[in-house]
Amino acid sequence: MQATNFASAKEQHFLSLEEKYGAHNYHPLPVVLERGQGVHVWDVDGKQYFDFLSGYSAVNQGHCHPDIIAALIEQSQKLTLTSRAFHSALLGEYAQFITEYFGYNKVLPMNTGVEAVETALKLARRWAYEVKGVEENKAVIIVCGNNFHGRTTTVISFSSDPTAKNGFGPFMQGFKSIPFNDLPALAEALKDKNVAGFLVEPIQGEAGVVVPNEGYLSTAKQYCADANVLFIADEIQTGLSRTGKMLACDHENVKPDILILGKALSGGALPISAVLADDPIMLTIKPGEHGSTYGGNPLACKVAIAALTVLKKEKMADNAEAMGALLRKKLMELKSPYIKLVRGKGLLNAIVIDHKDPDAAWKLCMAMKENGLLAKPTHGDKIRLAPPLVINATQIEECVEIIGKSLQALN
Ligand code: IF1
Repeated sequence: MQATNFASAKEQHFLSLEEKYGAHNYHPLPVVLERGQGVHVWDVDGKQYFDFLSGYSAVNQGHCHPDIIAALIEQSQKLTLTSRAFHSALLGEYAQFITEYFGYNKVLPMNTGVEAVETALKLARRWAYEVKGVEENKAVIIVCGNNFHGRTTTVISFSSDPTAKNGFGPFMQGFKSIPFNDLPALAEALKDKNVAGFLVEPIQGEAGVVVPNEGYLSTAKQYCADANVLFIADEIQTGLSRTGKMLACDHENVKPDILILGKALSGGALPISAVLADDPIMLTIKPGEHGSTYGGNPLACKVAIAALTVLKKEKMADNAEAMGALLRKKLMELKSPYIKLVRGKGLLNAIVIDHKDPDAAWKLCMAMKENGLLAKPTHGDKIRLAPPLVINATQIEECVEIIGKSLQALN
């Protein structure tokens, strides 16, 4: 795959520093960014790009949203961290705000997405032992093939992606993997009385924006209720207006028993995640049994309130719905022989590339970069197209023109 032969001398300087002193745990596109605002980012040479990755859906509100940055600056000059050894003036206010915002009794604040996933797994297991009556250390959590829930050793224990999993064993037990979007498989797995929960992404992001059949989520939730199993929605990537509703589960009026949020909960300003649940689940964890140094820090509380407020104030879910429909329509109208499929919901979309060259998706992303749009392939032949939710129709049309022009590179 093309490396850095497109890089300017200035970019080369930064790339070589990263190469020499940074771990090689990513293979980024050869672009070095230094500024972001709204739907745009600029590289170190001042070239402007449309950002069609949005920090993997962490920047739904647009880069450096003024309201979020104002909250960050204001709180950063007052109090940033108390630890949970003491109370802070903001945690209670934030807990009330976010639980009323999503309709749950309680929130357990964490930092990264995977920490929130781990927290949800611990809550489901603890609930199974204390409430459902599953025998200690026998709890099973059902997961889906091709899932992505993070990179800790427990979470990769139930990954089906060898790149994420191989060479990191031994792995955590207590997980049963079934195919995504397969209700008979879920019904069969739920016959096991030791099942504590079903952990699912409402749309599988990393798998290439795989949208399940209409009714899958609501039927799965019903199956779980009938089996006294917790429906656990990982909305870290699909949540917070990305798919055209506040939560992807809202498309089917499904209320998860445990809701997991991250990424855009801070609008990209700092790592903030959260687990929401009602008392019978949340109160199974007692004081001192779970925590984190930064979880619920005052800076995060202030920023998260601003990030959530902006989503509603600017009706970003409605815009995501409208702009996503326009994006998919315009992409289909390109009638490119290289676009096998366009799929997605709201502004979480992907195109599947059909080309004899296995590096075609990468080459298309390199051509789009040259033409002023940043996106990255996922799993070889798919390219996620997920701009900030503040994008407008004129910008969508301009971006589709860039994509159309860049497809010529595959001729
Ligand atoms: C990487 C993509 C991957 C997530 C869902 C939990 C997490 C993520 C649904 C963990 C994180 C990020 C991680 C990043 C690339 C990106 C990603 F799907 F968004 F594209 F990897 F699959 N649940 N997704 O999407 O959250 O701990 O990272 O805050 O690891 O390469 P985190």
